[in-house]
Amino acid sequence: MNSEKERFLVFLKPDAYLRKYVGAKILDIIHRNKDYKILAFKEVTMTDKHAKRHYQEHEGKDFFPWLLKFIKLGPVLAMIVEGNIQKFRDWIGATKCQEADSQSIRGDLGIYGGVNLVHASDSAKTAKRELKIWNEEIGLTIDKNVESAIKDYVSKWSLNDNNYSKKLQKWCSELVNSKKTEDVIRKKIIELLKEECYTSDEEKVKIFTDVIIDACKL
Ligand code: FUP
Repeated sequence: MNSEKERFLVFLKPDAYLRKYVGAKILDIIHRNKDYKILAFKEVTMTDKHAKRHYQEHEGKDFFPWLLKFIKLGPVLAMIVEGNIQKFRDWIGATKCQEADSQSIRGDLGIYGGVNLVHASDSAKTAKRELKIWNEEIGLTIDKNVESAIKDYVSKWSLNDNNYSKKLQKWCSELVNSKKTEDVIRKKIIELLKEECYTSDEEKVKIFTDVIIDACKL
């Protein structure tokens, strides 16, 4: 049933956290969408144990080490959302950004492969499992202060509107299609991320760039 209200886990991944305006923009559009109600909002850095529990089904797959490195790159913004799971999943788009509909969140704003900004439980059964894990690991629970926490986050990170998604997607596609050398593309990505991430932490930007380049090679 499309109108069914379910409670499920959503989190904005470290790429959304680091790409300040892009993350705030996604949070804002989820928050403004009347089809969904955000019942909890918490900024947290996933531990190794938490990440492995959450992504247990992927353990042993070729992309698993990459996934753990990516998900621990920085904090995530965890939410309990109420609404229709399938509708939300359709809205965020396919897992790999380059395969996602260009109107979807991942297709429009994601960079490449699994650097896809947002997680959402994929069924009622998964939602139950994930909400239990996140409650046990970080105490994620319904919170009445959620409105002010979201508004504060969005206003804090909407100071600039640095969104270089299309350029970042283009550089990744050029890397995948061997149109330019990795060194050239690495420099271009670093330049764009420095502005998007709004940080003087050059080491963090470099590691983020490595994660993106590795996603292009998976
Ligand atoms: P999704 O349900 O769309 O979030 O995707 P999955 O649970 O199947 O995968 C979890 C994460 O693993 C994705 F967000 C990105 C990463 N992944 C890959 O990098 N490559 C794959 O082939 C599949 C997943």
